[in-house]
Amino acid sequence: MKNNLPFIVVIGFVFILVAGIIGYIIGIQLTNNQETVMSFEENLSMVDESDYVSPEKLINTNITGTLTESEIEGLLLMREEEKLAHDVYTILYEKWGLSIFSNISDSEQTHTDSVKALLDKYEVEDPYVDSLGKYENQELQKISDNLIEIGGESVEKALEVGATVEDLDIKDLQDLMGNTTNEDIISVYNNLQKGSRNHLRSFTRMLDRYGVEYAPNYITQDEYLEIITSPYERGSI
Ligand SMILES: [Fe+2]
Ligand SMILES: [Mn+2]
Repeated sequence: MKNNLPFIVVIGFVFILVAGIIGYIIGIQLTNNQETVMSFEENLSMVDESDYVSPEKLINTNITGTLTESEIEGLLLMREEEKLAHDVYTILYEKWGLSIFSNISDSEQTHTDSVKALLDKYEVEDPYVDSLGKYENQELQKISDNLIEIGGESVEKALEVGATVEDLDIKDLQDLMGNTTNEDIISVYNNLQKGSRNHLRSFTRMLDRYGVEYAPNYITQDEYLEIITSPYERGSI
């Protein structure tokens, strides 16, 4: 028994040493993971602030005149479509607590506000309904109700809803820009669309982390691939 004592001491010492090393390695890995998550989240919020749209910079006070019926219809649609993005993301943030939704919904608020600035300038009555998830446009009402329901099913579905909203927004802005020569409108729409491309990049990155591949519903697959494989766009255009 006496002879075994040094052996037991050595084994005990080796055991403590190995446990210490393993603990140290696990500790480093946890810290690294936390850093990865943090920088990813920081990255998303950075991206988002550059997508804030300030109408003061985009609307030219020297441009005057009246709008065509289709330009007015377009503004009414976009005022509520950007509100839809804001409201849906706000509701999905409350449901899932993912910061991507609160970050992007802040940016959508500046988008709907910038369309409001155009309505004001051209003296068009604002269709805004002051209630979360409610709209005057009944088509948008249906889309919003449907997306909120789908987004409530799972985090993955919620992120897909995010991508779908951006997908729709990019397509509608593309159509509306083909229907106007008004520089104020084009300048605001270009910046809203740039914001949507960045948001689509962010939702796609998040979906990637959940192993989900998004298939576009409104823009073409080629247009989608071109957007998500190109870098984030900074500043106003
Ligand atoms: Fe957006
Ligand atoms: Mn937007």
